[in-house]
This record gives sequence, structure tokens and C-alpha cells, in this order.
Amino acid sequence: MEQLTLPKDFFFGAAMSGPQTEGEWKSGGKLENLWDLWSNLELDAFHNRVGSYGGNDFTRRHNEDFQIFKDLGLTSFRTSIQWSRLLDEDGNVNPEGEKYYHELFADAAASGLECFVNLYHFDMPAYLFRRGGWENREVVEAYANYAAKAFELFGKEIRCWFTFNEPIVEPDQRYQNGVWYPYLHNFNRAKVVQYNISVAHSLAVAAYRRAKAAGLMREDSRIGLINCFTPPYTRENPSEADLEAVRMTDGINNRWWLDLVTKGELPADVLDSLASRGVELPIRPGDAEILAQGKVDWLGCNYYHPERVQAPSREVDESGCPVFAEPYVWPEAKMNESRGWEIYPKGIYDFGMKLKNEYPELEFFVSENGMGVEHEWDFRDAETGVIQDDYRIEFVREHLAWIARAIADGANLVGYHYWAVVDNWSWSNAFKNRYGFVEVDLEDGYKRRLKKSANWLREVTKTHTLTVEEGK
Ligand code: BGP
Repeated sequence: MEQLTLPKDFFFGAAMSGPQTEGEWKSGGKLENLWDLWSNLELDAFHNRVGSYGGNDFTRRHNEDFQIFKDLGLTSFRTSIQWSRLLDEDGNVNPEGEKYYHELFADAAASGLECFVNLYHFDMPAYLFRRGGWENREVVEAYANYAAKAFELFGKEIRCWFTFNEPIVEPDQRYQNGVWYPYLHNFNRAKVVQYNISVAHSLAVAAYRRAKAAGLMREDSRIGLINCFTPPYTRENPSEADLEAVRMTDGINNRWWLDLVTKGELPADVLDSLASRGVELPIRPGDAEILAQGKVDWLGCNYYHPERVQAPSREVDESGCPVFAEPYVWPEAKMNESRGWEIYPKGIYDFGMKLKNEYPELEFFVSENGMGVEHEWDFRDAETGVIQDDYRIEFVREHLAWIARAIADGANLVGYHYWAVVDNWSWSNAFKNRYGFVEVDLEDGYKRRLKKSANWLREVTKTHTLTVEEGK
């Protein structure tokens, strides 16, 4: 067995988002967001027909959740402000939305928890989506206005700010792979969205720096970006074409964002490759200067699974989208069958080493990591009623072990937020896969109940030590 230690100042916390927890979807002046729009349009698209409306009852129970976080030894949590709650259709502040977040942040502080605030978690206000969403540059400007208002209103309350969570996901899920509404299969439109989100991020960072210079922000505040990162892997003894698939996957998913947040530019080789395949980005004169302002103070890395790719067998798919890589199924892959994601804890270590080597100045934390499991009630102990989620203990232990090894080998990795400490609503999967250390009982008014893993976590946050099998 191997004993591993995490540094004393390494922090533990909870990752969550506004649209997946708050509920109260149309009270307090909140406008419809894209999830509400989709739920209203097509409830059958959601697991068990559970739409966006309820979240996990966080609005009514947040003080109870804060006590749970404290009890488990967590010191921070991240949520997101919902754009559709904070502003009205004219881009002015909704006073009830403002009050909602002031109260939430005050309650967090009173509980001794630090709240990290993200500004966007896949939750475009519906009226802006109807105007073209991220494809429309006016919506990019509207986001910059929203970000500036948020800094002005909450700048003295919040230290850690993030512009976006996983900006790669909406281009993929909504515009390219047709998984989420509006179910498009259009590579060019996906890359337009990716480009415009990059501009929006940069405008928000610029607004943040202006607000800070004007004395509106806490002196110790900082701004970052959160994305899902994994170094792409390929087969053993790869061909040149396999390595080319790795280059483009790494380029679009990782380097695009890493170059933006460290160098204030997008990777030229990726832009060239996209152009050579006919992709037209809506680049405007002056954009280079805007992107140059996109550099951040630190980074959040969401890590659930590795990306394995190989050379594509075709140049374009049935929808006419260029194909740069195809999935490679590693014969030794261990799967989380509920979610269909490979479990590969060492990926966190490899990403830490990638940053250390390629972006050595950049500090980061693991901003999401977790295991969603279906039918967890099958694991409920008949006598105590406690869910015996040993698989989750193993999952988190092995990921933390690779985090400890990455830190020992020089990664600038400072903390860990688990997704989701309390079960929450997972987009179109709704409550199918449960992630929590804490169960939410939908049959009993969203009642919270600790799972076995919660008691394990409490020990780890207390001792900062882990015992794992050698190399696991
Ligand atoms: C990340 C998102 C989260 C969360 C998580 C788990 O990509 O940032 O919002 O949902 O994945 O994924 P899922 O809920 O789809 O199982």
C-alpha cells in the first residue's frame, strides 16, 4: 500500500451550478432560459420527464447544504449566477435577482464557506437564444454587459470569479453532435459559437480588469475559466494520421482555451486547419486586441474521463461535417456503465504534467470530478438506509491519489471541487445518474441523507492523507 499526502493548504469544495440546483425557475422575476424553453417544448427529452424546473431545491435548502459542506470539511463551493435571473430583457438588473444572490452569498459567508462564482453554465436566456444565441455578436455584447453588472453588484462579496464553465460543451452538444436542443449537426456553426464564446470570455475578463481598476472588486479577487480538459490519448505505436487526430483534438479541446487564457490568442495551427477545411469564423477587425485581454489568473479543470482518439476513417460525416478524429476504444478501459464514461484517474496527473510542461505559469484546481451512478437505491443498506457507495470512494480516492502524485511531481494544482456533493439535476439525464456524497430523496421532498462515501470524505479532508494500492 502507498501513503499519499495532499498539501496543508490544498482546498476541498463542492461544484454545482445555478440551473441544476436553484429551481424556482419562474419566480423572483427569473426569465426563461434555454433549459426551461426546451423543457416546455419537449418534456419527453428529459429522463422521467423531469425538466429544468425544480433543481435540487437548493433555494429553499441552501443553509442546510452549507451545514453539510462544513460537516464534510469543505471550505468552498462553486455555483453560477443565472443570467436569466439577474437581468431583465432590456439588460437591466432585476432587483429580486440581485437580492437573491446577495442573500445566497451572505448566507455562505455566514456559514464560513467561500463561494466561487461562475457567470455562465450552458444557460442562455431564451429571449437571447431566439435572437441567435452565441451565433449573434450582439449576444456576445449582451454577455459582456451582464458580466460587468455582476462584477459591479457582487465585486465586494466574491473573490473567485469564472467567466464560463466548459465553453466547449455547447458548440459540441447543441451545434455539432445534435444531442441537446436545437439538435444541430453543423460544424461551421459550432465553431462560430466556439469563437464567439472566446470573444465573450475575453470581453468579460476586460470588464473585470476595468472594475478592479475602478475599485469595485475585492483587492484579493481573481478571475479564471473552467473547462473540461484531458490530454488526448491514442493507440500504441500510432501512425502519423493517429498523431494528426491527436493534434486536432488537443487543438480544439485544450490548446484553443489554454492559449486564449495564457497568451491571449488562439492557436494558429488549429485556425489554419479549420480554414483549410472550409470553416469560416466571424473574425472582425479588432478581435485580436479583444482576445489579447482574455488572459486569466488561474484555471479550473473539470475531469471525468479521458479522450481517446485515432485517425478518422472518413473526411466528412453524414451531415457533411469535417471529421478530424474518431474515438479509439482502449481494450483495457474500465467503464462507468451508468454514464458511458471511461474511468481513468491517471488522466488528471497527465493533464497536470501537460500544464507544467506547456503552460508552466498557470495555476489550476480540479473544478469538477465525480461519478454518476444509476439506481443507487439498489445499494441501500436494509437496516440503516444508507447507500453503500464504495465505488464512489474508490473513484475519488484514486483521482485524489493521482492529484497528490501530480503535485509531488511539480504540478501547480491547488484544490479539488467534487461534482456534485449533493445529488442534483443533470440536464437531459435529470436525476438518472446520482453524483452526490449526499442523497436527495425525490420521494420525500428532496430530503438530504448522507451516503457512506460522505463519512470517508470527512476523514480525507481532515487528514489530507490517502492510502491506496501501489500505482492505483
Ligand atoms: C459537466 C458539467 C456539469 C455536470 C457534469 C456531469 O460537464 O459541467 O454541469 O452536469 O458534467 O455530467 P452529467 O450531468 O451530464 O452526467
